[in-house]
Amino acid sequence: MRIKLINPNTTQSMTDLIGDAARAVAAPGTEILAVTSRSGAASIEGHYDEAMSIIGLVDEIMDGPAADAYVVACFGDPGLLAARELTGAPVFGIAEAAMHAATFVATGFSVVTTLERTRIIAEHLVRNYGMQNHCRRVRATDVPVLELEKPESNARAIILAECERALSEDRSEAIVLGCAGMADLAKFLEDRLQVPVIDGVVAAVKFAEAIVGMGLKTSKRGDLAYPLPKTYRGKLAGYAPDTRLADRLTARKVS
Ligand code: 5HY
Repeated sequence: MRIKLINPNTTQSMTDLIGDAARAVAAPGTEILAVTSRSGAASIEGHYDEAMSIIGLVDEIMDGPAADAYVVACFGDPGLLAARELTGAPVFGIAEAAMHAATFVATGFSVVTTLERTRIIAEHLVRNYGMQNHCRRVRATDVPVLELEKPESNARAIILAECERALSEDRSEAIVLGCAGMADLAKFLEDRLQVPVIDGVVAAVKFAEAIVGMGLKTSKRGDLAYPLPKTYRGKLAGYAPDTRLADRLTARKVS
């Protein structure tokens, strides 16, 4: 099977890190296609960045090589439901996948994310996904997304310290990493914390293999049916769903 990992920000080095983490756990026969959005923000750290990232995500679902499953590799799960409307192939958000994975191995978990201002986005997702009974707290480290990969940012030590505080103060038994850019930190943190540390990229890839393996497809009944044909104006006129959109999207096959 082919899993298309879409990094909705436009930073190639982050896509490389995400792709490496996915390939490290992919089953034999799983092809990982990691792509960087062609439009949008260098990093997604707020509601506006998220909104502006969705066109790039839509482009990667509708154009280019088709896949058996798609992963939205940004912890805000931006445009996840819109992406599910555009394809029958299952689409996974790394936040949703990580939270579900955490509930299989711990009664309570804490999310450790980047900026204080994005903490609210993760809290909204906890509620949207019905994770209030499991997520004890969402914590911010105030490490900007693009600083994560810079050794001089001391990101590792800062994130480790916040995880330790989560375990001692939140009564949590597992940690969910709140950014795709933290994918390479999971093993380092798990060795030091001695609790499950869940990276959403890995969780989404393994759930994709499982769901595709079960032969399941996104339901096209109700809210995730293909978009209804209508007129779009202005900058987005070219994204207007026409009467043939559903046929075109249904016809997209993995080749
Ligand atoms: C992410 N931003 O996973 C989110 C993390 C965040 O560009 N990739 C980003 O801070 O919300």
